Formats: sequence, C-alpha cells, structure tokens
Amino acid sequence: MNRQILRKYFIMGSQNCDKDPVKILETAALGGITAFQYREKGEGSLTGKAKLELGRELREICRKYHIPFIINDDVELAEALDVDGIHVGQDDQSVEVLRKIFPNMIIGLSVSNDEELAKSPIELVDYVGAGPVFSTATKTDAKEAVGLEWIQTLRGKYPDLPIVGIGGINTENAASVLEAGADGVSVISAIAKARNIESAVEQL
Ligand code: 3NM
Repeated sequence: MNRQILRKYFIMGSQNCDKDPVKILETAALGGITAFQYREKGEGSLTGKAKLELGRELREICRKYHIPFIINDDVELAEALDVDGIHVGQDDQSVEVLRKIFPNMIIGLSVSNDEELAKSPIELVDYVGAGPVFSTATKTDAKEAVGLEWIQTLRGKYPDLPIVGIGGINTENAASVLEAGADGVSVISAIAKARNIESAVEQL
C-alpha cells in the first residue's frame, strides 16, 4: 500500500453530517483528501438499503476523484461497492478471516494499547489506526486518549508500518501527530463539521 494515502484520511457517515454527506465528501475531495472511509455507525446511522444507497453515491465520488474508498467493518458492502479497503476495530470481523476473503485489499486495524497490539496480526494488515490520540466527542464509546506517546511507541516498535492517528485531531494539532511519527491523520469532525471544508483539508 502507498502510505501517502493515509496523509489526509477523511472518515464519515451520515450520522456525522449536518448537511448533505454527498456534498461534504465532494468538497473534501476537491480540498485534497487522500483517502475516505465510509463509517455508518452509531446513533442515527443508516442500515440496510439506505446504507447501501448512500455508499454507492459516496463510492462514485471517490472514483471520480481517484480517492481510495475504504469501508468500515462490513464485508457485504465491501463486495457490493467494490471497495479498495476495509477498516476494522479489535471487536469487529477478524483480520485473519478478512485477509482470506480479500487477499489483495487494503486492510486497516485500530490498535489503542499494548494489550491490543499483542493480540493483533500486524503482519496481515496494511496500516494501523492509532488512537484516540486526543479526546473526542464523536465516538461515544471511544477509549481514554492515548496521546502522542502511543504514536511514538508504535513507530519505535515498527519503523516501517504505515500508521494513521485518529481521535480529536484538528487543524491545530495535526502537525504534532505527524511529528510523533504518523504517516497521516484521520479525522471526522475536523472536516465534516468545518465551516470551510476545503480550507480545513488544506490546513490539516
Ligand atoms: N475511532 P473525530 S476515535 C472513529 O480511537 C473513531 O479508534 C477512534 O472523530 C479510535 O475526528 C474516532 O471527530 C472518532 O475526533 C474520531
């Protein structure tokens, strides 16, 4: 995997949007995001046919702008939307199973601490999401913030592993995440809720 795609990694589902998700993604694409994750999860999120339909529209935008489209923990949609990658957390579909089903797909895994790292098949994933780096209100069940130290620890242990920081990252603190050793920053609210989306993406 080209680790540059992690540089400005936008994550979004309809539950994160105060306006049309299709418009938000298209503006973010024009602003210069390098990857997109469709994460329809949590209170107010779509399911079934509605989730698929919105996914189709967002998938099209990513094709148009040549942005990798990654689905959050949904094997069925991974197939239906012909995605570029799938991202899972520690309690989601197992990486071993995913790698068998999708030998060539980008697979990302969230890793928040040493205990999770010890049970993670790092050799099977293309990148890890490390966080929450800072405290976040977006994910109600997010763990305690792990700080920039967790990025530094992971980078120390795995000099060549593609790492993206997540959780509470914004235009003010993004540089510190990169300085700590991450290849990029993944954000929800810093883009989805920005007053000027294009300029927020540029500043990240
Ligand atoms: N995963 P925002 S934190 C989806 O720590 C997600 O694994 C996290 O939203 C993790 O950029 C998070 O608005 C929410 O803080 C990120």
